Amino acid sequence: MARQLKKFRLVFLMSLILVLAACSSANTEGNESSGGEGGGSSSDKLVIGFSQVGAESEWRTANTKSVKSAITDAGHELKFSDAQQKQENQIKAIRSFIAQKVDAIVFSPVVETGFETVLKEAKDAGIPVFLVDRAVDIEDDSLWVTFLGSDFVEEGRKAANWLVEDMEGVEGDINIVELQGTVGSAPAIDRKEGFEEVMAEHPNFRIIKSQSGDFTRAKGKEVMEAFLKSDGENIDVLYSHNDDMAIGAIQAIEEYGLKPGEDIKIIGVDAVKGAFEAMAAGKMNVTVECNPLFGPQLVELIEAHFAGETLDKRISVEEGIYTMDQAEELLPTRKY
Ligand code: GYE
Repeated sequence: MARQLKKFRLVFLMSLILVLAACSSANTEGNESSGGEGGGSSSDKLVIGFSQVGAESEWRTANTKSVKSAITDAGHELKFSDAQQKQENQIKAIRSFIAQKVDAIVFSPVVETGFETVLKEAKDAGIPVFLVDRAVDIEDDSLWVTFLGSDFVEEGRKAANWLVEDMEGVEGDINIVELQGTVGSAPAIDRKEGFEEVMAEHPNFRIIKSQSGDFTRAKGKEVMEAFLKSDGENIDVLYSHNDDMAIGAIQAIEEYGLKPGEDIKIIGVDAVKGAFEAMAAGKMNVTVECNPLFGPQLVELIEAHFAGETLDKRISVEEGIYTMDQAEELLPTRKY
C-alpha cells in the first residue's frame, strides 16, 4: 500500500516537473494542492471514507462523534456514510468510496459475513481498510490492515462472572432471560459465547429465553414485554447485550409491576451514561464497559500505516466493569 502511494507520488512529482518545465513564466503560487479529492495527493491530508453501522444506541452515537472528530481534527477529509443497520447500504457505501478513490476506508461491519467481495474490491483498488468496533468472519486477513475494537467474548465472560459472584449462596435454579444484539453481528455472537462459556460451569444458572432486540431501546422493551408475558414472575435476571436494550426492558418491567434491579437483576454492556443513571436510580445492577471513544487511537493507526509502519492485525480497547454502588460517584466523570 505505502509503496503504491510512493509510486503514485513519484509519478505525480514527475508530471509536476514536466508541467513546470513547460511553463515559461515563473508561477509562484502554482501548485497549491487542494489536498482533497482522491488518491492521496498530499502525504499529510488523507481522504477517509467511514462506513458506520447506524445510530441504534448511545454507544453508536458516541462512537460516530469520536471517529468523525478525530479524523477532521487531524486535518483529514471525511466522507461519512450511515448504513442504518443495513448490510446492503454498507456495501454500496464502500463501493462509492472506492469509486471516489479515497485514501483509506474505516469500516464497522454490521454483521460478520457477506463482505468478502466488496473488501476484495477495495484491496484490488489499492485502498487500505481499517476495521473498527466489529470484526468480520473472513479467513483472508489481507483484506484489512488491522482490526481495532473491544474483546466482546471477554465482555460476556465479565457479565457472567459478576452474576455468579453476586448470586453466591443463592439456592436453586436462577432463571435468566437474554436480550441479544443484532442477529449475525460480532458483539451479539461473542457476548453470548463469553456468557455461556462461564454459565456452562454453573448448571443452576439457566438461560430460559433468548431473543434479539437489535441493540435498540424500542426493541429491547418489546422483547422484554414478551418475556414477561410468557415467564413473568419466573425471571430472576436479564442479561442484555447492550445498555439501550436493558433500559427499554427496565420500562417494560416497571409497566409489568415488578422492580428492575431488585425483582429482576439487570446486566447491561457498554457503560453509557443512561446505564449509570439507571444504576444510580437503583434500577440496574451492573454494566460491562465497551469503550466507543477510540477515534484518536484509530487516526494514529491510519497515520502510522501511511508512514510505512506495520500494524498488528488485532488491537484491543481496554475496559472495566461498573456496579450500582459506584454509579452516583462515577456518573459525572463518564464521557459517553
Ligand atoms: O455494544 C451496541 C451497539 O458494536 C460494540 O453496537 C458495538 C455495539 C454496542 O449498538 O450498543
